[in-house]
Amino acid sequence: MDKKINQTIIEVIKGNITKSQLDCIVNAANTSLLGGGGVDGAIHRVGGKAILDECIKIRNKQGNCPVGEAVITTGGNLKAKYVIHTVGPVWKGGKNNEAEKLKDCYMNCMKLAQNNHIRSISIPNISTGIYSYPKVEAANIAIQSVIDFIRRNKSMLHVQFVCFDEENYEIYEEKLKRYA
Ligand code: AR6
Repeated sequence: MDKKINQTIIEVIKGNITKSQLDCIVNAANTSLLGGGGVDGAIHRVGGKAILDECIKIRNKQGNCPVGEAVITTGGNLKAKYVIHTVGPVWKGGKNNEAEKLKDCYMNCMKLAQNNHIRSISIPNISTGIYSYPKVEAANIAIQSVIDFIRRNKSMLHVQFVCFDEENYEIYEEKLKRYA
């Protein structure tokens, strides 16, 4: 399903983000930026060595990527021209700034996309896999943050939330419907 807010189409799909045809995809990375499991592993596998080489360069320059922040590389062998790598918080019960950090991820990805003139972006359900963030709470933050951003910034034309599992897909669909 999708919804138009101002100029921007917000869409929820079920699928594999490495197949996205949009300008940019977001990666749920870790602070090392050197790859891992889950969506990170899939993106590096399909995107190839160019992405890892750029991540290593970024790391050599600025060290680990802190939780909540984001960096950009090209898309290597992916259809997407860019990958924005962000580091979500590990869920530790909710009293360790997890919500703020997760919001920072979405905001910093959107800002970095805007600064790079990106018009369309696919975003996974950051932190809801290996990092165990509760899915309903994470979806609230994801959708609210992105909508707040696009209400203030008009350059993004298409935001696609790519849900890999059925549970996240149903949660996102339900939440987006409420923004009628
Ligand atoms: N396309 C879209 N979504 C996916 C895909 C895919 N190909 N594969 C998994 N997901 P996770 P995290 C979903 O674990 O929780 C890595 O090792 C998945 O179902 O990938 O932020 C990193 O290096 C879930 O909803 O990321 C870090 O160490 C969502 O993507 C750590 O995992 C996020 O799950 C980050 O953990």
